Amino acid sequence: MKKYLQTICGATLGLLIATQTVTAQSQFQKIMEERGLTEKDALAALKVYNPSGKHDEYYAFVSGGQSGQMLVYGIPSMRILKYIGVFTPEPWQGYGFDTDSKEILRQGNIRGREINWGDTHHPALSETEGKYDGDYLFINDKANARIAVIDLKYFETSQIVVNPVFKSSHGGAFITPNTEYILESCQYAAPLTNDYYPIEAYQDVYRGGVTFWKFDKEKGKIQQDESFTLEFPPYMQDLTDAGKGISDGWAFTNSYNSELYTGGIEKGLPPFEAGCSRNDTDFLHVYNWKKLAQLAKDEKNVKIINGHRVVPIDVAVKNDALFLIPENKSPHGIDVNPDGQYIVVSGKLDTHASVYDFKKILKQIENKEFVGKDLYGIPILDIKKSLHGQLELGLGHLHNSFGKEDGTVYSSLYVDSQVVKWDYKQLKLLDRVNIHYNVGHLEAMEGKSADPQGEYLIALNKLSIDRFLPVGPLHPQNNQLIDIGGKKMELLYDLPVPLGEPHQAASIRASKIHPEVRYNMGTNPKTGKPHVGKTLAGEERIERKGNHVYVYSTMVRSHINPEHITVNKGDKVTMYITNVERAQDETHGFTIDHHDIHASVEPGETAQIDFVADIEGVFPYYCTEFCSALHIEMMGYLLVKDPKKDYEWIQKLKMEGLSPQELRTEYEKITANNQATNHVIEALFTFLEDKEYTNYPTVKNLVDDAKDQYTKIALEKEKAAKAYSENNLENAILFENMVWQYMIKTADSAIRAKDLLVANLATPKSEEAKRGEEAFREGGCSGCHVVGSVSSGPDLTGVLKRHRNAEQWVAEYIKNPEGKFHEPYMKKLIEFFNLKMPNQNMNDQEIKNIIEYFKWIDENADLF
Ligand code: CUK
Ligand code: CUA
Repeated sequence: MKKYLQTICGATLGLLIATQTVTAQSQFQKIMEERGLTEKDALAALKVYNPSGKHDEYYAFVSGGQSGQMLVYGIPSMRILKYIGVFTPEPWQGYGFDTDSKEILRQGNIRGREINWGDTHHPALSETEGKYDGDYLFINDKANARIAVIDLKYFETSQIVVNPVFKSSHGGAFITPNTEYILESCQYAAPLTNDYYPIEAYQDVYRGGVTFWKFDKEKGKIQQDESFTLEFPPYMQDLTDAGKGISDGWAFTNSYNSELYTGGIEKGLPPFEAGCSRNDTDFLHVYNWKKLAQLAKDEKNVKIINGHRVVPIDVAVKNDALFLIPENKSPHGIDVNPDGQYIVVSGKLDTHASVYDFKKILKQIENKEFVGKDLYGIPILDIKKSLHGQLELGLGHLHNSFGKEDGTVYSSLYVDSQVVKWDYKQLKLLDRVNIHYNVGHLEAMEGKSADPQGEYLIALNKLSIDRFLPVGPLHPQNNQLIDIGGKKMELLYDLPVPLGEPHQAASIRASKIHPEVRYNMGTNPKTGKPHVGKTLAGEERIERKGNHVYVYSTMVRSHINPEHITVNKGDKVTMYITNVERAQDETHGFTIDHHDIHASVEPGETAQIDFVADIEGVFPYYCTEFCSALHIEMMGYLLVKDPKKDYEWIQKLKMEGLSPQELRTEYEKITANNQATNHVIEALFTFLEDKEYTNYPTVKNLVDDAKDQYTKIALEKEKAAKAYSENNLENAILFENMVWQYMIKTADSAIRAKDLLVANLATPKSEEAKRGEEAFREGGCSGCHVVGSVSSGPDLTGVLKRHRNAEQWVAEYIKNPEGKFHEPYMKKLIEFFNLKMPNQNMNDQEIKNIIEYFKWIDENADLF
């Protein structure tokens, strides 16, 4: 019997040990079963999951379609990081609700009309030698023919330009290899002037074209007066790409209406879509932008339309700068390969993709070998002599993105709902994957640059149908992540995009992007320069010039200075608000109720708001970001009084007073409290200095913030002392209260600094110690014990030194606390804390881990 028992125990023990190692695995299995996941699903999850704090490998900048914004997410996690307001107001960022950003948005006004929406299609990143450099981002607005510049130092829109001659534009933004120009080609042909012409004038007067926006990289701005447009026939240009490598200096635009058809369904004519697809071929426009840029400098080569230089078709032709090549009917995407020799054209209405060879094109141009001229006198090259070849891909081929291995390209098939991988040099199909559903653009990492990275691909799908929880008839779009690192493409993840139709994305390796985390104090983020209204702490003031009131204000945890602004009805008010924080992520928001105003005031930023105080009344203003424990208190009042009215009822209100004795008690209480708090702060500063916090820039920022607050105390103390000496205890208490406020703010930053410094300095925790800490926290120990100080239970620093055979003692105690309550030392502790430690039912492994955690604490005892 005894032997039998022993065997059982041995077996159980063995099982226990085995269990420890297989627990994770069986848990894994269990969850997979419970959630109905296949092994493939679990693998996909592993490939995309980022634990808290881990950053992504790539940024994706995705157009926000009809939202007029941009979307930023990380790859592979597909976690959304930001929306950037571009052509549309974006309230959180204050974009369009504060004066400076409104100015940017209003750069997009057209002929005096405010335009508050945009149809963004094609984001593009700035390039150096054809590679992404991470400095700027550009995006077009198809609906209103505009281009915007986004400065990636701040992820904010910094400029909008309106195309002076196009009424709509689709083929932008495309970038020349050193960001000399941003290309924007027209879509729907129209007169280049702003005049009326009947539709019958289509062939003679309506025109397309491509605009070359000169970009100054130093200034980060498009130079409108150095920009120009090349006139095209009204062939309805679609997408564009600039050459690179051996085709640098050239650019390519396709089109879909060689028929010059204009529709007229209401007159009994065939609809536009039928008439414009009649011909078997359309025209690929091939043009030499370097030559055109030279030509455009000379006044006699250009027509000035709406104050803008336009190079007419005949001038371009005469100077051998513009050619046409037939292409299969109604193509869509056009993409120049990484070394610039091949141009891949998508056959939207044709099952074939066409690959043009730039060398062949150039040879015909050099030999002046043309098959004819079009109606407008543009020489036409032979299609067969220009093609490298064609390959049948499938139905609805829309777009392309290049892979890492030489010759690979990924293409989207809208109708077939597939992504295909093929070799555009060998003209060979390599792989296909089904996606959900109806893919438009697709983006392999840095797939449009001279240096594609492969690894991942995103398919930007138009429909999502049944992929997500239903949210009414308007469905989200679906961006799908595909692993292209292996031989077979694998679908990994679905991201619903509830913003608009994200036509195109531009991706870039995260290590190339270096955004600021704060502004230099008093910066206007829209210019990057010091703001005229920059206001430092202590400079807050209200100035009146006639009926214009200027408020110079600051925001810092947790007050707005000034707190009362009284103006007359009808006054113009300009308010400058500087966030004088230096700490990362300490943004304050500012609004005044009933005024349609909002500013996001980020650390160091000065924001400006302007309004007319045209309604009488009392309007609270407040901080809109939960910035500290006293955030809700961060407020003030705008008081608008009518100067024509007599407010007779106003009387001085008297506060009910405390008795002198009560006042004295109150005063003593608060000064004692302040003294105690001050000791804590001094200890914090001593700790930080001993540990040489200045070696850690982020810690230093926090300490600087803390000291900023701390230095303000002296002045309040002085005021308190003065009030006290004048026997005005009421005010002395109020000033001491203010002292306490500053102390709390000091402590808030200093404690964060200390935590961060400790994290930097402590020795790394072993896996067991990490799990021990988790058990300590989650098992309830931290409810009574605070490491480094005595709270409802004793400090546990050094607990392993307080007992003989301490590890065993502590283990036994955790396992069964009651067993030790009789020990004399424990009796004393229980008496002191008036508490008995409850049994937390930890298992042996957890107890072991906790002891490892205690060892780690002891190793780093000087940090607590
Ligand atoms: S377009 Cu939308 S799917 Cu504007 Cu590039 Cu092709
Ligand atoms: Cu500042 Cu809330």
